[in-house]
Formats: sequence, structure tokens, C-alpha cells
Amino acid sequence: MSVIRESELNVSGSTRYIDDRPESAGLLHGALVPSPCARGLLKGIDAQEAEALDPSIRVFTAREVPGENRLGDAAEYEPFLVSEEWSYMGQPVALVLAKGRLLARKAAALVKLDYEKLKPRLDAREASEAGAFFIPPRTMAMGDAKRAMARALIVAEGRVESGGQEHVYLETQGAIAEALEGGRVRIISGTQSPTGVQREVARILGLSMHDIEVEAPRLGGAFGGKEEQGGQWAALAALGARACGRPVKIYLDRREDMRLSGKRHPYSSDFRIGLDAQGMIVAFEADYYQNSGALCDLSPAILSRTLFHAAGAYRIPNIRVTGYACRTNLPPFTAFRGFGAPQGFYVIEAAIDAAARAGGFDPAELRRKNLLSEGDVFHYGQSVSECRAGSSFDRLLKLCRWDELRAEIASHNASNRLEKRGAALIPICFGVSFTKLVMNQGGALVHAYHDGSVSVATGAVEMGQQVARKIQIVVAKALGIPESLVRVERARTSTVANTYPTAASTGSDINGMAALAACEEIRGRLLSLAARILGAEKGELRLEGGLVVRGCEPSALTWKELVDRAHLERVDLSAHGFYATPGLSYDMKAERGSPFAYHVYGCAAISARLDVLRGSYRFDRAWIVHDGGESIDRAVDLGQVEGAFAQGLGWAALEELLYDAEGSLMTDTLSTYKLPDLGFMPNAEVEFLENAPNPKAIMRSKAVGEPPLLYGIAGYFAVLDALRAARADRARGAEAGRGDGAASARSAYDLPMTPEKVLDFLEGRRPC
Ligand code: LUZ
Ligand code: MOS
Repeated sequence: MSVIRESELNVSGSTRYIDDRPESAGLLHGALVPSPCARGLLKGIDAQEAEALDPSIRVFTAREVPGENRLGDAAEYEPFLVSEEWSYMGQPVALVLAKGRLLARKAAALVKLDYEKLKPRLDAREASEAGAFFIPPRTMAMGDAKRAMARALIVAEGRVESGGQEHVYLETQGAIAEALEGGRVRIISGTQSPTGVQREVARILGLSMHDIEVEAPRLGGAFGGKEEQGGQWAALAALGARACGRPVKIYLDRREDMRLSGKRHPYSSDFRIGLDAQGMIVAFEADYYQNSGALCDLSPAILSRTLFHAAGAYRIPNIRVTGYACRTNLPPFTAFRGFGAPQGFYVIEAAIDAAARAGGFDPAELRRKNLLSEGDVFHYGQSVSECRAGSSFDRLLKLCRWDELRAEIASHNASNRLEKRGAALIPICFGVSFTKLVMNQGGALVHAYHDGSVSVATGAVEMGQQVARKIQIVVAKALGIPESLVRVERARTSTVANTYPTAASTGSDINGMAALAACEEIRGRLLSLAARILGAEKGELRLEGGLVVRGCEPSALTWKELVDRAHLERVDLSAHGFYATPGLSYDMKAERGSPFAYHVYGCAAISARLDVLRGSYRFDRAWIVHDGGESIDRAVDLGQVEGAFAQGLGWAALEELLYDAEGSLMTDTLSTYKLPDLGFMPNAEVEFLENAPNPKAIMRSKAVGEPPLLYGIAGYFAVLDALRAARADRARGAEAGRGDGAASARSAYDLPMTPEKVLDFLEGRRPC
């Protein structure tokens, strides 16, 4: 096999997604009957007209669910198909099957619902006032924030809003299910979590996990959107397949996917920050109102990651932060690259921005002097070790020539009224590990075939991030063979069991280590045999370059000969490997412990250019210094940094989800929901920190999937910086102050930045 480059397959259009598979004979297509408003009581379902359309049509409701009609693992009951009350618009009420996709959709539209409409609640703060939470409010604290705040010389406070974000994976959500003999069900599911789907389907069908086999093929992107939410589509398909004895495919179209599937959580937060005379942060307090949506989903875990990242990359001796998971009637929000950390980061960066203005400090200097360093302690009790906050910050200042950039911008702004420039930089710090201990485990199964080729299966789902490429390299290195001899299999529950989602940036950390453990087992057996063949000590032998190497001398024994010989001598050429991330512990009661294996650091700067008349802006340039450890494949990591940065910049300064007063998503197409493209993205210079190996992960690498998304937040502050230059001009002009009084109720910090908001700022309808 040649070396796989997932990107080449994608670019050349040769990736095959679920919907590209040839359809088997007799396949039925599923379509959903969604709830018609955000909250309602179901009185009756009339499917007569739908069923009359064609003999192939079947309609399934909650009554046809053979097992538990229940979604997810939340403490409270949450229905899989609506039986009485629904809590968001688009919640599945019934499944319609038909022999064609259009026919199924046509029939679904004919199913009539008798219902009573109830008043929805859409706002997180309103939900909080009503006490509508998924979990009790959660607080993390260190020191005495109240007392320190009272003594602080400079105090700034404010409100911060951040919007949601649609994943827009290339491939929408879906699944194909097939009933096998003996009552078993086989599912191909667009999921990051094959085991999660297996468990969910088993429960809904009233079967055991061994009755359900789930395979996750290569996904066309996921970004967290398929961490928790793939189960319902798989379960619907499985329900139909079991009942009809025919394969069933459910595949959402783009608009359905955008309307029904979860997104990044919007947050509304309050902060207060206190500085001493030198500009050291002495206290920080914040409350985060997470709009969790209508079902629990992963909201509590996401909220916990917000609280863990509340202090950003800063040392804050006295801190108290509280999170509220607020139940509303929007479609359930879910995991999205960064998993609550970006929302927390935006608040601390806004607080620092506000404090710098209140105290008259240079924002970059304020950030530098408050950075975390070796030996500090995070507010959850873990000590800061191998800290690279300062080194990446300092390297970035050099890379972007920060002082020159500032001077250039100041002189540009002094001589231009209609175009202002701005710049901002932010440091990042991201904890790597699932915050839920049990999830930090994974397995692998490695086979050496007796022709010398090797296959490796793990729980890792390939979704374009090239985890398969990294695992291929790990295995090739471990066995000392060319990469072309290693094939990476797709994740399947019958091959590697009890896995956790490919998520939390841990895909190659956990699965790479499990694959390595399996390879070591096989290598040990092979070297014992080689020692016998060569009459050598096992300890002096290695596998390298496709040969057995003795000391410094290659022997005449090749990998292929050794494997063939092992097979003849009846040596087991397969091994299972397992990895559980060591050193993790957390006490939820005390909110103290070491939840993360390590942290990823870095720093980014962005410069922006603002058209003062139109309110439009663009990003000129970006510079990133990233703490990437020793990359397993630098090209892959660079792609992750650039891609995550684009996604973060889109969240911060472009993408906007809008709902109407009834809780219906208005931005449900790619013509109304704007995504970053090549024209939007600045030229980004990315540098990886040198000599920064990570002893805590596979091949001294560092997890890279999520942390660079945080860099995008700098874009928000770069535009804000340019805006302030424009506002300063106005303040000097005749119309100074006009409208500023009305602005005080609106939030200064409201992400995403959009041209509409820019105009509000410029016209004084918002403070900045
Ligand atoms: N998923 C999860 C995640 O279940 N727990 C986590 O801590 C996490 N972190 C990042 C992304 N996905
Ligand atoms: Mo996740 S946000 O699926 O890593």
C-alpha cells in the first residue's frame, strides 16, 4: 500500500462517504417527521395519507421502539422519538421509510401531527432565573477572590456574549443499518464514537452490545458534531432495518443537518477582574451562562472545560468561577472543537482587555507579565510543568516584530481617517485529556500477516485529521518497517471494543500508544525468535529498516523472512494493545486534582484593516507560534493548526447563528451562514516551538486538534483595536459622544464581530 495522504484523497474527490456507497438491493430510505415548533404537546399522529402514497412506506413512532425510548445517558429521561412533549424545533417525532429518498421525504411531509403549542424559552439567563439547569451550578475557586477584589487598585467588570457555531462538516450526518441473521444488526455510522453508538442502539432496540456491530468509515469531517449525536441516526436506521428486514439508510440533507444537529454552545457571561498598581492580576470572578439547549447532551462536560480554562494562560492567585448549564428550547448544543474552552478564553481575554483600558496599561505588556510560568498552580490544583507560555509569547513578539507592527499601525492610523488598522495577540493554554477519567483509555489490534504486511485497528476514527497517518507512522517505526507495509483499518466495535470517542485532541495520543503497546508485544516475540535464529542475545537485537539489526550491524535476516519463519514456527503474529493515560485524578467535590496529562501552549498575533464607512474589515496577516512537541508528521500538524485557526477566526469574526423569536434557526443554509474562505483568511505564518519534546505523549508529540482554534480569538480583538482608533477620531470630532449614553446596556464584548456590530460601535450604539 502506498502512503495514505487523506488530503490527497479529499482534494481529488476520491474519498467515499456513507452516501457514496453503492446501495444494496432492497435498501429503504428514512426520512424524519420533525417537531414543528420549539415546544409542544403531542396529541396524535395521523399517518394515513403518508402510508397511502406507496406500498413501500412504513411509519414508526415512539410506540414502535422495542427497547428504551431514550436518548443519551442524562440523569433525566430524554426521548429518542417524541412521545408526549417535545422541547425543540425539529425534534424527531416519527421515522418514515420508503423505497426512494424523495418518496420518503414526501411521505414524511404528509404525516399530520395534532399538537398544542407551548411557549418556548430561548435565553440562557432567563432559564437561569427560573432555575432550569441540567446540573447544579458548578464552581471552581482558588484563594479568596472577594477579598482580593476589594483590595485591588483597578477593577473592571463587564458582560461578554459569544455566539454558537455550526460545524459544517463536509459530510452531513447519517447511517446505514442492516439486519443480519440471528437478530444481529450491523451499522455503518458517521460517528466519532462507535462504542457510544453501539451502546445507544442496543438500549433502544432492547438488545445487548454484542448484537450490534458499528463501523465508523472515514468521515467527511466531524469537529465534535459527531461525538455524541451520531447515535440517533444510527438507532433510527437500526430500528427500521430490524422491523423490515431490509437495509435502511438515513442521511440528512444540509438544511436538516443545520437545523437539527447540535452546534457550539452560545454563552453569556459576567466578569470582574482586579489588578494591583503594577498590573498584576490579583483577582478574577466570572459567571458563565451556557445555553445548553433542550437536551443534556455533553453540556456538563463542556461547561467543566470552560471552568478549567477560565484563567486562560494566566496566573491568577484569587479566582472564583461558576458555570450554569441552562436548559432552553433550542436544539441541543454539543461538542465543537475546543469543547467550552474557547468560550472561557474569550471571557478572560475580554477581562484583560477591559482591565488594560481601566488601568491604562499596554494590553500586550499586561498579558506578558501575567503569563503562567513553571511551578505555578492552576486553580484546580494541578501544577504547571513544562510551561511554554513565556517562550511562545516571546518568540511570537520576535516573529511578528510586534513593536514595529504597533508603530506602523499608529502611523497609518494617524494619517488615515477612513481606514484604520489594528492588531492583537493572545497566548493560549489548553489541557489535554478527557476531563472524565474513564474516557482516557483505548485499545488496538495489530496483525502481522505472514507475507510481512501489517494491519492495525484502533478505536480512532479517521475524519480527515489524518490520525490514520499518524498511527501508520507509529507502527512502522515500532516494527522498523516501511510505512507502505502498514495498513490502518477503520474503527469497528467487533475489532476493538469499549472505546471512547475520537475527541478531546487525544486521538493519536491514546490510540497511538495502544498501537505501540501491541507492536511491542509482537516485536518481543519476533526478537526472541530472531535471537534463536542468529544465536544472539535478544537484548542486542532491534528491528530497523526492514531488517533485524544486531548492535550496530544489520544482520542478514529481513523482516519478511522473520515473520514468515515465525508463522512456520507457530508464533502468534497478532497482539492487542491497551493504553490508559497515567497520572490522572480528579476530586469533583473538592474541585481539585490533575485532570490533564499535559497542556499545550502557544501565542498568536493578527492584524486587521477596517473600512470605517462600511464597517467591513479584513485580516491582513497572522503569526502563530505553536507548542507542537516533536510532531509525528509536521505537515499534518501544520494542517491542524491552520484549519483550527480558520475555524476559530470564523467563530470570532464571521460566523453568526440567528434564531427567530420562536426558536427557529434562520441561518440554515450556506448562503445565509457565512464560512471562512481563502479570501477571508489572512496569510498565516506558523512556527512550531523548537526543542520542545513532550515526554507525556506518543513519540514525544503533542495533541494538536483543538488548541489552535483559540488563536482565532485574537481576530476579534484586532478588529476591536482598529475600531477604537476610529472612535478616537470621532471623539475628537464635532459629533463626539453622540449616542453613547444609550450604549451602556449593550455588551462591549459580543462575539462574533460582524460588520453590523462594527457599525453599531462606530455610531456609538455600543460601547467599546
Ligand atoms: N469530549 C469529552 C471532549 O467528552 N470530554 C472532554 O473533556 C472533551 N474535551 C475536548 C473535546 N471533546
Ligand atoms: Mo471533540 S469537541 O469531539 O474533540
